[in-house]
Amino acid sequence: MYSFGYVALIGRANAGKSSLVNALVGQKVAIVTNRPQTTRDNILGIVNGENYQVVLVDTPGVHRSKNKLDKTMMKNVRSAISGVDLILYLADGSKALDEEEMRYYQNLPQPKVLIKTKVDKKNLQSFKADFEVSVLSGQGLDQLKTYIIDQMPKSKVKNFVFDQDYYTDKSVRFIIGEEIRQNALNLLSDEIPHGMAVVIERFEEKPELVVIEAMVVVEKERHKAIVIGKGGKTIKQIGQNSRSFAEELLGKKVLLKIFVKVVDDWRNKENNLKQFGY
Ligand SMILES: Nc1nc2c(ncn2[C@@H]2O[C@H](COP(=O)(O)OP(=O)(O)OP(=O)(O)O)[C@@H](O)[C@H]2O)c(=O)[nH]1
Ligand SMILES: [Mg+2]
Repeated sequence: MYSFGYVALIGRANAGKSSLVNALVGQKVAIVTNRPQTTRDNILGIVNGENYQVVLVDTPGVHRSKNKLDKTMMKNVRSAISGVDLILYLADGSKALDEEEMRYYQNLPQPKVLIKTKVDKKNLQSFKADFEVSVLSGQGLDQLKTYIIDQMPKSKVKNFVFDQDYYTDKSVRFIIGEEIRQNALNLLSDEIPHGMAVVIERFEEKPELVVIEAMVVVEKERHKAIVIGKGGKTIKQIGQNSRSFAEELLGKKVLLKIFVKVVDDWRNKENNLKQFGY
């Protein structure tokens, strides 16, 4: 028998959804930062085995919408919830599970399981969950994976949707854009992150190298100065970190140029959202 199905990972921002997707897939599919609302799109992570294929749907953290980008992100969450074969609801084990969150969980459709994440942490809360996991120590990951595969619909014929060589639905172009966003988020102060987007403007594969031009979009002139840094120090660091990742991913030398552009209030403008891929 073959198992194939879709699994959505839902939870508040920073709960550890993208980290768990990467751990289960065994590849870096989605970027991870310590800032809330890192993930904006639904990103598929594909777990392949001889007789199973599980498609994990990573989603943006559940939060209240303040602008059009937030609304798009929450629409992504709702679309992930509908039509999957299993929902994993992730709750940070070091944070209390409050009533509002419990209610949200209870209102999710079945089948679903509650997963306590980051159980390697010292300040663990005592709430009960169906699974306890840590991507840092690896605790609970094998058990969870076995459970997920077991829950997937069964078929006598191999009905996998994706080629088994694939581990995500996203292009290398998208993944490299996200890597740049991650490296920028990690280097920048708290005020900028939510207003930043990365657009790959040029991606040209030559025999010996790949030429990539990326545009970092921010909302304010003063943010632009911060992204660039003193004497271009910050943007240079973002570029270096991202280039080595891209070279490894592509197996080729990469020439990476990053520009910074100010687009006022882009998170509320339909045409900008579209242009930046949201
Ligand atoms: N100690 C510890 N930290 C973890 C673990 N899993 C994730 N983290 C950290 O938690 C933070 C958030 O992780 P993400 O995977 O980006 O969380 P997310 O739910 O995808 O967040 P959003 O995309 O913003 O909704 C990062 O700093 C991770 O390194 C874990 O098992 N143990
Ligand atoms: Mg995420």
